[in-house]
Amino acid sequence: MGIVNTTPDSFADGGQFLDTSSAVDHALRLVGEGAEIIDIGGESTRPGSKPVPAEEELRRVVPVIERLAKRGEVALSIDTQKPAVAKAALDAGASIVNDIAANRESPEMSQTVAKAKAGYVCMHMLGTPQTMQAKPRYDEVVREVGDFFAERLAKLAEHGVSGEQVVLDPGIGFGKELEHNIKLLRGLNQFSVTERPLLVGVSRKSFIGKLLGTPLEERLPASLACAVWSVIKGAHILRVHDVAETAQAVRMAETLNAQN
Ligand code: 7PJ
Repeated sequence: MGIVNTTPDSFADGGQFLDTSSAVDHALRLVGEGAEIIDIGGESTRPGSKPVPAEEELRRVVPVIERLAKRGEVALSIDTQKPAVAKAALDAGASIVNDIAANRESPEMSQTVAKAKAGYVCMHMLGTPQTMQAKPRYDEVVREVGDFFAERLAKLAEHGVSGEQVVLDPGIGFGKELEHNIKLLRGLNQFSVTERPLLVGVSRKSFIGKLLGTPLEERLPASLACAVWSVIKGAHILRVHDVAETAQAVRMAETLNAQN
């Protein structure tokens, strides 16, 4: 899954793909590099980021989705916390909702996904992007994220979203300290009991900087290490900025890991 942010303030690529054509061009480049899904976001979720009104988010993402959907080359995912934006994106040709706020209580998002029979990325986050990094606490982070998945799968089913539509994501960096992110990556294989595909997003994230002291633009090697590790531990989808490099690393690792 290649990342295209149409935001002025996303942490790794904010401001680069603000206009529709540059966002579409970037998406097509990622498809050429091997992306099978493009994840399009119009609201930054970096810690402490300001929420964006729905109209502005729609203005940023809908034209990009329409242009890419018309070409029909790749599955499109909408990265949003707002049911109204998800609905407009699905109407414009997206087929997956990437929901970083799957911890919300209102059923509106799941009803939208159910109605459209869309794919749904159910991500774990403690709190909201505004509050999530204020001393997140867990007794046992892997068990607690696993419990969240089980509880959400049941809730989604109640709202008409079948398990087959759902991909689970531990939400690396969303309400987690460095040690929580490391424990989740170490324990990724424990989530296979849910029998749903796992998505992992580690690309260039700040926990890499915390561990290694590397600035943003020097986190590719560690991002690739995490990508390879995640695949060996059972991840099915990787959400990344650097598609060509990740595809190469993962193909090599998968070949070495094959049973025969
Ligand atoms: C993730 C995401 C992630 C899913 C972001 C960044 C921060 N969606 N959106 N999983 N991260 N599903 O790009 O590093 O890990 S925004």
